[in-house]
Amino acid sequence: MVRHFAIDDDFLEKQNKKVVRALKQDFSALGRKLARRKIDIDKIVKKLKYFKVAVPSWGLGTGGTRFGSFPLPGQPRDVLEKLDDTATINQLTRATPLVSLHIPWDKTDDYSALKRHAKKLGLSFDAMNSNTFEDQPGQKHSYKYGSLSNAAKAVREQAVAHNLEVIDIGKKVGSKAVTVWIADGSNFPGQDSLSESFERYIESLHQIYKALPEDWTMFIEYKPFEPAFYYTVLADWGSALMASTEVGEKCKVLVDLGHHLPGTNIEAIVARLIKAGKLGGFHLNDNHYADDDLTAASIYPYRLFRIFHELIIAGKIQGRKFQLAYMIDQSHNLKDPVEALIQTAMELQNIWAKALLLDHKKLRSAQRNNDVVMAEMTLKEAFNTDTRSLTAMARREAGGAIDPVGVYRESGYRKKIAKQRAA
Ligand code: PSV
Ligand code: MN
Repeated sequence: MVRHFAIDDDFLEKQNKKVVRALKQDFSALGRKLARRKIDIDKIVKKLKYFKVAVPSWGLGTGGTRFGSFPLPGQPRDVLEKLDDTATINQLTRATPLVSLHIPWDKTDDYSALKRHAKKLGLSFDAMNSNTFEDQPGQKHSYKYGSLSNAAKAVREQAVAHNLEVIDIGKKVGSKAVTVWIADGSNFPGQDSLSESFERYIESLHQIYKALPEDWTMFIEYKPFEPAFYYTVLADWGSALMASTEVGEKCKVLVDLGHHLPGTNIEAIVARLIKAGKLGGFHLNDNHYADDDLTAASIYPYRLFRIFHELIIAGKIQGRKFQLAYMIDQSHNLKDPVEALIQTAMELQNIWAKALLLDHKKLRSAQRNNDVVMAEMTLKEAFNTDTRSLTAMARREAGGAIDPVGVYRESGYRKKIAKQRAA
């Protein structure tokens, strides 16, 4: 029995054929344009194929706000169906062969079956996420006043034990990392000690770190506020850098793009974390106000470009040892999540391609000469290049779709899974 609907490869090829002529024309026009800038378009296509990103399992259903959520027909009912949707996104974009699980949301009885299912779909598992920001049914101690930093030892121990369980599950599916985000903090001055809560948090991280397998990484994710409104235990990259340095070599900082106050220069944070050898990875999304979890590059594409530019510089200097975890973290209230994630994957490909086009020699020389205009124009020259034919060609060459959203819509995927998943 076919457990889920998947887009047929022949159908995909047929859809591609409809637009391939136009693509080839646009691609060769761009190729000529780039050649004038001494850039070999084929080399960029090749590099782009290495850009892979993880889909967040929690991003495949509709999220909602505290005012309500509006579920979409065909939302995944379990973690296997979340993998099915991820595989579809990957089939079309060829950018998302990874999925990031959230425990206990993705708990299942049979992790070998989950691993087998992932393998069949060509997927593997990126970082596991623990959840001590909400209480689960039957849980002994509440996280109302915090988890890893809670003043009560028993609560901290419970939160540590949960993280160890997440690592165990991760081992079963072949993950190599755990991301720890805590909601700990306080709403009112005086409610908790600013110094002691941080000490307690670090001590709990030590406990988790002790159980971390040799070849694993632990990511700690900071966030300025929400749900805590006055003070957050891990509010910023400075605190995260301090904590990760104290905890150990394999403890790295995770930068969620939505976890910064308006106006923050995220690319400068990224540059500092690279310098400290402590940048671990990203939760990619976009935001206008706070942690809005919007489609990547929907609000600030140039900011994302500048962040990617810092990563490309670091890659040039450090070579292959500069490895990061690229994960998406989004919540969808209005869009079909599969479409939104396809959009994000395409935006990431596009912005990554733009960043790859930057003329580093020209930029460095402008910087050395304090030629502000030329330096900025060099950045803009790359950013303003329309790379859509380049990324479409990379997708097509990798077996994906020239027009992923178009193929997805034409396939009737949402309607078909809605029917199957209702059954
Ligand atoms: C918190 O806002 C966060 O960014 C963390 O990554 C969580 O694990 C995720 O969102 C859950 O929604
Ligand atoms: Mn996040």
